[in-house]
Amino acid sequence: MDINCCAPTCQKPAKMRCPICIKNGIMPNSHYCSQECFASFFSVHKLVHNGISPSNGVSSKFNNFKFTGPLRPGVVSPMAKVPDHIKKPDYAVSGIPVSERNWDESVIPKFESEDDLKKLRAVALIGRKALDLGHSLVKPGVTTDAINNAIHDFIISQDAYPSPLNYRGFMKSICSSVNEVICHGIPDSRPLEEGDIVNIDVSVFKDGFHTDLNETFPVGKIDAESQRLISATYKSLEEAIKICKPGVMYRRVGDRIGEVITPEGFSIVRTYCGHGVGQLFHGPPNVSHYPRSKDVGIMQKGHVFTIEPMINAGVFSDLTWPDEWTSVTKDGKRSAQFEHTLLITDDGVEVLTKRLESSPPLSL
Ligand code: EYL
Ligand code: CO
Ligand code: CO
Repeated sequence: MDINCCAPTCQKPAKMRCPICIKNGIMPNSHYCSQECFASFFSVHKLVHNGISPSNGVSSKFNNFKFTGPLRPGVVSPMAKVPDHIKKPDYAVSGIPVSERNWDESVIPKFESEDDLKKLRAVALIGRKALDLGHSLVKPGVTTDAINNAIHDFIISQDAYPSPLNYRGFMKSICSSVNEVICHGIPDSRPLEEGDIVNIDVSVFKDGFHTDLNETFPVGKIDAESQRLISATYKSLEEAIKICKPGVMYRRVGDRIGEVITPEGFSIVRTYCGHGVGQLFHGPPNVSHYPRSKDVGIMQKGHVFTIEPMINAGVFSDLTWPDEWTSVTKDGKRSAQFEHTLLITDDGVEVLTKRLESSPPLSL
């Protein structure tokens, strides 16, 4: 069985393969009939060497990748620019969160001054409005790239910075996680389809403080199991928030989530956790969402952290796509998530990212 030249207008028998593809172990079909044919199509073909497949614009890292479920990646558009006048976190240029790396993991920051609380509430309100904007755009045919761009522009209009942008090299302003994606999905050209579920995760940095929240939305009419998954996930976050107050151990959060989720027959993701948020995008405490965790620490007035349970319809285990970000379920079944930024008060908890009168209603 002869292999033919892969140049688009040539079908002659192949006699060579692109040496760069061979070296990098990519594009197994990059055969050419001749050095001349290879040279004449090299300007297009070389895109694959930068990680882009010329046929569909998707990263060539996905060649030969065995997907766990039906979802496939789309094309990721170029990284957005942020105007000079907007104050940026330390990683915005380098991609490296230096202040996070240098933070003592055993120290949970406390925010108690009225000035700090005012800034925390202000950035949380921007985050909430940005998520509600994203929510309002969710419908069949809309791409996650379009939702990303609308939220990016809104955050910039508030003189704030979209925290995910260039965080550890992440190239978009939100995370968008469809169907079997657990978290850290990259917005792309794939149009949302009727029956999908999509999580939109918004994080914002302004005046020295980050906030972090997310919700999972149905796209049009969804099946009953997906609806039950979303409702149980929402309920697990609401119930976990209810136990938060000074003196409560952080490990109780996962115990409470387990009490809601286990009877439903769903599973709880263990790889990703809630986290402290404030001057840092991610810091202590670590807040596991599963029961009997080894989390240390006790809630105290002034602690600011997220709870963000990721709940799977099937197995709890996760796997990361070759894009090195997109976390999916190992069995390809669906996953839902909700997240709030919380402040421990004198006698309870303030949900900094709480829904507004103007928030589009959730269908639970
Ligand atoms: C960084 C760590 C693998 C988180 C969130 C941690 C990513 C992949 C290991 C968003 C983006 C948490 O808290 C988050 N969303 O609510 N990156 C994140 N990382 C990371
Ligand atoms: Co988040
Ligand atoms: Co978070």
